[in-house]
Amino acid sequence: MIKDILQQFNISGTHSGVSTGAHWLPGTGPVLSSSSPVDGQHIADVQSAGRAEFDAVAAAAGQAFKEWRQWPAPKRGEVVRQIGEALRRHKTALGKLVSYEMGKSLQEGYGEVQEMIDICDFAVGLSRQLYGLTMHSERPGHRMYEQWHPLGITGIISAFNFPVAVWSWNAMLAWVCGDVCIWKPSEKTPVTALVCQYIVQQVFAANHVPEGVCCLLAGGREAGEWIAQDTRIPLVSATGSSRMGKAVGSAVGARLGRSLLELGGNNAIIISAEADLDMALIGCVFGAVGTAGQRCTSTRRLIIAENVFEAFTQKLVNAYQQLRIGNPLDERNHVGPLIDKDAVQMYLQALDQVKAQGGRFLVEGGVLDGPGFESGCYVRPCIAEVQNHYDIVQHETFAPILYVIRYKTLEEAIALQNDVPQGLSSAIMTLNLREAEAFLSAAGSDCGIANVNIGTSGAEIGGAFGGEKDTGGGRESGSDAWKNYMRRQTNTINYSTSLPLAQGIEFGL
Ligand code: UN1
Repeated sequence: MIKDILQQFNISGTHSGVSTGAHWLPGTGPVLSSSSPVDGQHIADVQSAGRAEFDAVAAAAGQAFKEWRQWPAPKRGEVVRQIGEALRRHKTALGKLVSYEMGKSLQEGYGEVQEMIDICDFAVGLSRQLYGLTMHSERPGHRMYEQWHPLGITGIISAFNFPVAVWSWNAMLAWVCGDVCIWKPSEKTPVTALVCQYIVQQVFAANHVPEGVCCLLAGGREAGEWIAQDTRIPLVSATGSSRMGKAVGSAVGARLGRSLLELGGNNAIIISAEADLDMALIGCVFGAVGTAGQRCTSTRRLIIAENVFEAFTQKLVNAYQQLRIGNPLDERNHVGPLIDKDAVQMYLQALDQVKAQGGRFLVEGGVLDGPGFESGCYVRPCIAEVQNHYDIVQHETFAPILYVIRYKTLEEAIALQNDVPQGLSSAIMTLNLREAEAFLSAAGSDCGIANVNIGTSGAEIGGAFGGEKDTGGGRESGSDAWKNYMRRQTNTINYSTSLPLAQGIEFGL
């Protein structure tokens, strides 16, 4: 089945991972070998870029920008509309491949492609709504307004956990804004990126889009550094760990470039004594075990009112006992594997630290072995009661480890929720309006996303997506995130017969 999908896109043996669109450049960087965490099978080898190919790609992108920026935005939107149509046609194939290469459940693989389709639709509408403002000038016979122009090359560095959707959030907006893109996908999931390149290229060829608007640059850390340091790339959008984001942010900042950072989360749900506990349970369990705890929005902490702590944790334990772990392409399973064995090691180290720092396990973790688990990447989702200040709890571990913490007052719960370095997503489960509004108020959650009666993960594309503190401060996807991809220009036009100076300054000759 996966073989058929690869064949459909001409992917076999060692495939170039460097492309400016129709052209695939022979890469001179290391070969990235992609194998599936589902069954350990090798998928394909991808030849990554050397420095010379990076320069060639950046030059092609720069050239393409000169033309693309002059296409009317609605025409660029029409091309993106067709990408959305192509993604609809390829949803099953791409969704399966995402599930197989990354390890998320098939439902989530399809969901990821749906998220791509949704952002295409959003971007199409946006292509007619890149609105500026008009202002009233203080001078007679003058008009003032601001307009938004394309910015240039957008560098996109994406992570393995959403191997294709996060690229599309950036690329679709960047394209309608008139930018061109260079995408460095995660070295752990290069094959899904090849497929995206093929899908886009078919649409671009049919529309005579210039070569260089959609560039792929497979590579590791070095390729990310080239992008971050290059003054030809005015905007770098990076998704990944806070450690990576700090390195990218400082390299881009050192050259006064613009960066859009979407980094780690340490997301909590407050379970109030006034919550609908049965309803809350679904949000908590999906948030904690969905994508095997490898979303930046995964629920890592539950802050539970003391008087419902026993009742709610009992429900959680029962739910965890029913979880089916196994091949994510089998739709009966809830939880698939972690991305690779390194991730399994990090999960195991985290479990040791939880114990060493005083945590008490309500559901024990562990690595699964035997038939069906040959890849060595399947782990048990687990739950531990901890204190919020433990060092391990303050860190984001990309694995299905859920921490439970007790609270007495809402004030204390909000303080615990905020008391971590990260600030991406948060939620409260309560039927009490006062509690909900306090959580959403200026003195409430300090995160970029704050929800009531839904979980922390699974945000819709229509809202701005991102968070504060160590999450990096960037906002991608919906709302006015498009402004990141454009440069703003203020224009003042004098249509009078004199040239009065602002602030009433007299300057006679
Ligand atoms: C990510 O994990 O980097 O809100 C993105 C969500 C998804 C996107 C997650 N829509 O969980």
